[in-house]
Order: sequence, then structure tokens, then C-alpha cells
Amino acid sequence: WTQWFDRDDPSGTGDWETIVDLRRENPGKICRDPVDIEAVTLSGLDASQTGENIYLNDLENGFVCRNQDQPDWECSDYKVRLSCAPDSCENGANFNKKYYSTRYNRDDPSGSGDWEHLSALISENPGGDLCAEPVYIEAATFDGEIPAIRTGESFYSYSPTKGFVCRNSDQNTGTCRNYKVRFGCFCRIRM
Ligand SMILES: [Ca+2]
Ligand SMILES: [Ca+2]
Ligand SMILES: [Ca+2]
Repeated sequence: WTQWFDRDDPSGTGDWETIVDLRRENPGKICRDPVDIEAVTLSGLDASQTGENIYLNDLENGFVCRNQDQPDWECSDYKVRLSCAPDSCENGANFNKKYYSTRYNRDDPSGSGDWEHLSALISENPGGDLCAEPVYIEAATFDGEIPAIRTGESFYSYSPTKGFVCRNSDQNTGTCRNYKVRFGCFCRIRM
């Protein structure tokens, strides 16, 4: 979670704790993709418990309580905080921190096998969260999340810098399972 922010008070049209304003006024303190928002009164009462009609309370806009929506024409004064995904690179200036990419599944075992190689993943996902020189790779079955090393299959490539390839011709069974992969990258390389 971020610190609590209280940028406005209910005077004027209401209490406006909008994400766009919070970002502008607190550069670098709010991650790019928050996953949760919490709004409480300054005394700590959750917004849902105050009985007030809340105009906005979501990850896209932030929190807004408008005085005009209240029977007594006055909102409480709220503060908000945001939760950021773990391993996000946006939480500070530590460029040596590592993050995990999202999981990718670009291929299935039909054809010659399951090809989750890094060069294809990068070229097929421009603007994604992959980096050119990953330091970790993690592969697991697409259904069931079984780690690749525990499936007993032989892999043609299982390398952070090359990616993951399972060839059907290398298996006793004649076919690979379907795998998904994710990579560990240094924040400094992404940014
Ligand atoms: Ca406030
Ligand atoms: Ca295939
Ligand atoms: Ca796959």
C-alpha cells in the first residue's frame, strides 16, 4: 500500500481525491497500475460505513464525494491509499529490484512442440513487460500450474535468455504438455 493521501477537504463541491490529481501532486509515489483503492474518513471509518453517497471510488478515477449528493450537503473528509502489485518497478528508484513478467502462452504442442521462446514473445508483445536480458525463467503447465521440472519431460530450451521450448520429438510420449512461461527482469532494464 502507498501512504495515505488527503489532498482535498469537503469545502467547495466536495472531497476530491482523484488519482490524476494525486499523481500530479505526488510524482513517483503511485505505481502505474494500482490493484486496489481504500478510502476512509480522517478518523478511520471506511467509506462504505459512513452512509454517505459516494460519487466515485474506483481504480480509474480515484475517490470523489460530492456535497450535492448528501442529504445534509456535506461530505466527511476522506483520505485514500492505493495498493500496488508486488514486484512493480514503479515503487521507487531501486533499479536493481527485479520483477516478474506476466505469464505468456503463445503456442501449444501442436506442430513440432510448444514454442515459448523469448525472441518470438518479445516481437509478438511490443510494449509488454518483457526485457531483452531476463535473469530468471519460470515455466509451468498451462492447466494445473505444474512446474516444468516436475513433469518429467525433456526440454530443448529452458533458459532465461532464450526462453522455453518443448519439442514433441524429444518426448517418450511423442507429445509435450502445453506450458506457459514468465521471466524475471531487472527494473533498470525495463525502464
Ligand atoms: Ca480529503
Ligand atoms: Ca506448436
Ligand atoms: Ca504454450
